Amino acid sequence: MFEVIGERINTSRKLVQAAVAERDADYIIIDVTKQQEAGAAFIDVNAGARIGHEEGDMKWLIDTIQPIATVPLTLDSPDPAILEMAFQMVENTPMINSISLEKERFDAMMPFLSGKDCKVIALCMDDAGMPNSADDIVDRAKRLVKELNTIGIGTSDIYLDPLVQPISTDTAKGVMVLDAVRTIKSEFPEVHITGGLSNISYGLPQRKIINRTFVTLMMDAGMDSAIIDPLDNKIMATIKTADMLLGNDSFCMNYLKGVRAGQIES
Ligand code: THG
Repeated sequence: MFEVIGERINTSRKLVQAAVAERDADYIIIDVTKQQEAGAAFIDVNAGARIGHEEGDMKWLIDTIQPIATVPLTLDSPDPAILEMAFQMVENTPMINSISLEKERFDAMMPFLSGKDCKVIALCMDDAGMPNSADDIVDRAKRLVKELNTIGIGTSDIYLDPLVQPISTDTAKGVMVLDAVRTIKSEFPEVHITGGLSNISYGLPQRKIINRTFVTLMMDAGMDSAIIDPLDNKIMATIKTADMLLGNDSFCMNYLKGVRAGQIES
């Protein structure tokens, strides 16, 4: 079944940033509860937006969320030291977001992840920057799986993020990622494919229809997770419907549950 990583606890969102700055625990607890009720399989926690406050904000967020969390946390930071601190605070096996092949980040993350029991989001990014072709993405994916396997992270605990890029700057960017995901999944059937989707629509109007259509195509290619807003009923309805159509919803139970809950309508 498709796994939604709830993206809302991110200080780049204005209301979350204000709640974090004011240490408004109720706001955070209500938001996380809603994401869980909407079907989030993980709650992403990103405290990166208030410069100079990431460590304190991350600690406070974990202290606030952990007592009411019914699903694992996705610890989201580019800073290995923040991830290490957060990892030590959580009681349940978290997901780490993220590692990449950028040398500085990679060298700091590998000893930290070595032998750990956790899931890992691995970005198909290296020091050459964003991937420029499907082969680029596949090549980076292979290197990431190999390196992570070597330090004891099993393939089914790896969530590859192929890094979606704007279709407005190059109309081949959609097919590039779709082709890469198909190749990666044929090579590593057990690996997960995740990521943010909204980059695909950057620079175009009516972005959400683009994001929803793209997630459908990505799911056919093999994407089985995404970092999205679980309170967006339209994308959730699209995902549940596509998951059913792809044969991942036995007896159509989830689809029917979504309809009864008022989350899915024609
Ligand atoms: N891959 C991985 N991790 C990620 C991303 C990714 N983590 C962060 C990000 N991308 C996904 N998370 C969010 C969280 C919130 C928003 C978007 C992505 C969001 N953005 C509003 C907007 O763009 O309009 C901000 C508006 C506001 O201020 O509320 O809500 O790709 N591995």
